[in-house]
Amino acid sequence: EGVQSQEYVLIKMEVVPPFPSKLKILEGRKVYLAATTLRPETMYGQTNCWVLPDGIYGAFEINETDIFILTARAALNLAYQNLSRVPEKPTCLCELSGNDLIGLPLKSPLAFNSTIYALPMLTILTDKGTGIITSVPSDSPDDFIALQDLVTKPALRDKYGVKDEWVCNDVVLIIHIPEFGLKSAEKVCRDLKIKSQNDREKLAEAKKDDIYERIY
Ligand code: A2H
Repeated sequence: EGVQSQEYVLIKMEVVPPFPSKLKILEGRKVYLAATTLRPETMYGQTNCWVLPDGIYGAFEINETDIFILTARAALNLAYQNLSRVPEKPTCLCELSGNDLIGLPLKSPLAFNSTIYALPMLTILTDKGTGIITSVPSDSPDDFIALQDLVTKPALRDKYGVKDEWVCNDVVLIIHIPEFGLKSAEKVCRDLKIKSQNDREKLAEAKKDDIYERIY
């Protein structure tokens, strides 16, 4: 089997100052959570950002002004694509866990919502993309069901210190798909009886559903 490559679009979600204490040493810099997506056309519908609570991230210098928060693995990949202050060598200003990022207010390009928040998703893989995901619950079953988990489970919000006002349950309607409507992800979750983000097999099945075969 040959080596495969996956092209992603990187979304720069700017952290809105003032920064919390864990990020204080970054104050005065432009700091972004850098998300990877296969569906840049859905960015209007962003309602939040996802981080892995136990994930290890770093704040890396991309150039003289910009800092990206992402996994070290992603920083190394970017360093070989001209996205590091020191070519081919990531420079990390501080290590951060996903828990340190939960609740950060963000400005994300094209999003109808002017401020969105970083929230916990437990199924993020740290060896894929940047380990940061932008959430579009109208069009992504993973995002829809992870957001439902937070909306419907106060104990889950408590566990990760998520404030109610960070959880935006107003799905932004952006794309109408014949037979699926404006909330295709919700319909797919309902049709496949997906109940939580832990229904991993069914969520994998959702990606193989006709609808997504047509999109990708
Ligand atoms: B997609 P592929 Cl609207 N772990 O973006 C788990 N999932 C990750 C990830 C990680 N570390 N990094 C990125 N992803 C998600 C938008 C979207 C996405 C929509 C619909 C479907 C969809 C909004 N979230 O993905 O396996 C990101 O979510 C369906 C697979 O590397 C990214 O695109 O091809 C996609 O998975 C990358 O998955």
